[in-house]
Amino acid sequence: MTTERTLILLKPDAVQRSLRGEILRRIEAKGYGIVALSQRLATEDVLAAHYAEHEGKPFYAPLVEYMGSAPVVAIVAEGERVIEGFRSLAGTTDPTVAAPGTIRGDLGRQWDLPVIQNLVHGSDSPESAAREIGIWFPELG
Ligand code: DAT
Ligand code: MG
Repeated sequence: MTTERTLILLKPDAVQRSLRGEILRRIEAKGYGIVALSQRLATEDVLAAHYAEHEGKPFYAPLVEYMGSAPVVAIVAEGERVIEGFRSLAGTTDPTVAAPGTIRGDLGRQWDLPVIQNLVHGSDSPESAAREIGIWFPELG
């Protein structure tokens, strides 16, 4: 077995709606460990690096603007297959149609910004996780 790590973000909508505890509860209840956790206002540089793969897409500018508009909570979680496991907990990208039982499905819906306000980010592969952990927590590298 190989324990892996993933980068999770609680987005501004999760922080503003006071859902940090509810989301962390789900991560911990699933059995994952919390390696690092910090609330901060993300800089433009960090967000540009984090979302580099989406540059050029129509939602890129509003996404980066939204993510920098209010604090986020950055988390490194750890466990067997935590990358897939957290994506499963999070549910599909569009919170309006994410499955009940998931973070996005139970707690999310459309507010002002369609899809962009979907509560959480989770790395989608071991390569993304390593890259994203390096961006948000360079001291863990
Ligand atoms: P995910 O966060 O499920 O990995 P993604 O990596 O494809 O989704 O997109 C990154 C974020 O960009 C996503 O959490 C919300 C936003 N987004 C994705 N697709 C979008 C769309 N069609 N319209 C608006 N925002 C979108
Ligand atoms: Mg993604």
